[in-house]
Amino acid sequence: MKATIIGVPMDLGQNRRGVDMGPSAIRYANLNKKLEEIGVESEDKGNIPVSIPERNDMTGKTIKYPEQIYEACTLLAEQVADQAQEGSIPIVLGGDHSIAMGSIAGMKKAKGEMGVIWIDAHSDLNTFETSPSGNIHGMPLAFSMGCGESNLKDCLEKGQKVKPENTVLIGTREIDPGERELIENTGVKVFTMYDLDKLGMNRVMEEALAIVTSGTDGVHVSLDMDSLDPMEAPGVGTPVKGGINYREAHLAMELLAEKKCLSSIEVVEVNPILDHRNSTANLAVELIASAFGDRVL
Ligand code: 6HN
Ligand code: MN
Ligand code: MN
Ligand code: MN
Repeated sequence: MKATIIGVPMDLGQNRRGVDMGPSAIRYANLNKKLEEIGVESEDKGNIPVSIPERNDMTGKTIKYPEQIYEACTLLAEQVADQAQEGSIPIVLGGDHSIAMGSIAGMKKAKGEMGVIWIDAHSDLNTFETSPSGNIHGMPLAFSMGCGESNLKDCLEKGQKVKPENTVLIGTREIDPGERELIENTGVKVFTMYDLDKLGMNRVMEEALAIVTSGTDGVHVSLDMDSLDPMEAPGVGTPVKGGINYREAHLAMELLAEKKCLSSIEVVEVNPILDHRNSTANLAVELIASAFGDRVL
């Protein structure tokens, strides 16, 4: 198996500084060594260039850094598409979740119809009109599904990158009013924490994998580390209590590996400034390894 590591030091999609250091923190947690140990041939392509807040004045603007995020997402999409076309599995390291628009656009270009598993405390289904914060990291799934009005939908090619019927959300526990409406209108499948408690991760992943693999040419996993309980993953900017626990997260990745359908994965929202001794980045590396087939036996 071949994988390509791509870092995106993006912090323009939210307002906690430090998430731009996520790629470094995950590399420092020995991602490449771990992949080598489990027999994955990986190459690190370095980071996608991203602007910094100091170079862009946003006073008076409600939506923050849309042009800068569009630009970085386009560069990321091109790199992801190139790597996937060469038969490698892109591992994209965030940065905040706004980068998912680039990852998904790139995978669509390389593979065609994509299925997406969105593991997150949040649904990231706001648009410019519904966002309570103006932070674009709360919007990437809406734009990837072709909802809302913004050129952020048009990264690499115009319009929708993933169909709602091929998208599944897992671990959701905080939804804004506009997002709730979009869930109803699109019919996208959401497994909230209630569903996880009731059905268990095994059953949820079985159903999720069935949805994202039917009628698609590839599967992208978007893992927001705030999907985990803040006790397991303290290094995130928007923690929400009552999250996925350590073993559930591993099981999700193990079941994914068993299904052998992973085309690309991104791990986002790791903020080393808010972390305890890099524990969130360490966990990110463990989970990536599980997704690539790391097993006890
Ligand atoms: N994330 N729903 C909130 C907002 O500002 O739109 C929070 C979004 C969090 C996004 O964690 O990737
Ligand atoms: Mn997110
Ligand atoms: Mn989140
Ligand atoms: Mn489907």
